[in-house]
Amino acid sequence: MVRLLETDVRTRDVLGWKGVHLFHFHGSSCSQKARIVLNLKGVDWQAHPIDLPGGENLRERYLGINPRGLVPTLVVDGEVHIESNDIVSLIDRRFPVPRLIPEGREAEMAELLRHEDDLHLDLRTITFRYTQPRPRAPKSADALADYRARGSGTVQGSRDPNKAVEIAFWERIARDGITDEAVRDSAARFRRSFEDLDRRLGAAPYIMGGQLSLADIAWFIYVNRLMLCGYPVERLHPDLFAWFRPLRERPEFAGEISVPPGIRKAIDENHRRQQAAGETLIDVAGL
Ligand SMILES: N[C@@H](CCC(=O)N[C@@H](CS)C(=O)NCC(=O)O)C(=O)O
Repeated sequence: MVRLLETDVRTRDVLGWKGVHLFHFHGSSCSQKARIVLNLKGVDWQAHPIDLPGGENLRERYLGINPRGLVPTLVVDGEVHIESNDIVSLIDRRFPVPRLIPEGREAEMAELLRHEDDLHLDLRTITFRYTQPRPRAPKSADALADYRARGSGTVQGSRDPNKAVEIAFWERIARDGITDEAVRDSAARFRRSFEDLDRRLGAAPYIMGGQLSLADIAWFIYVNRLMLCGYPVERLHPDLFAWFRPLRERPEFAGEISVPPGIRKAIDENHRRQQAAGETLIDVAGL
């Protein structure tokens, strides 16, 4: 569990906040996951939107709350929690109805969520090429310098290596773009995971069996994003698609994954250009 120490948090006012507060961005997959869990449990929470495309997450105030500069961050009665899978697990314990971690299967859940988190940079790789077009260097050198310099740089009192991994990601794509090879590698990792989920969902209605759990919510978000990017889920993984379709209609899910019309238009235009050039996700990854 990643609950920050008071020394990790430089934006001190949040330490005095009461109630449940979520720092998030509408289109962020990890934020969508947290919001769906809050919705399913009917938690009364206060939203603090963070403008990721505008770089708000790399500025002083937010880095003082989350030293990794990532969304979401949850503040509950002055405790600051980062990492979406830890956040949703914490919400499940604090608000146990409906229960989303099946009793006695905590270790199995942790493993499913860890695997999902391991694919996060793969999700970003595919997203940045196959949703709306972005600048070649989505974070300027100045923004990255601020990112490096600001915030405590510590998580639970120790120097945090994650920020360097993030900076290396942004520097690499500024230098090389999102290459075909990177797309192929990331798509192959998703394909293997989706094949495994497809097998599970051929045998049971939900990923961990008979009941909806955090694993469904976490993987739902990834399937949704990959479909937005043009991954042929229905053709390659029919049981995964049959599980996804009714979840997508549920109001607790639907509102959180909505795509604003301007972004939808930009994604559609990008896909049309990629189709004309033979460079869709299906073409490049050989799906
Ligand atoms: N492992 C982290 C990943 C969080 C993450 O990478 N969030 C993305 C949005 S989904 C973000 O904040 N990106 C920063 C950016 O795009 O500048 C978690 O699960 O919370």
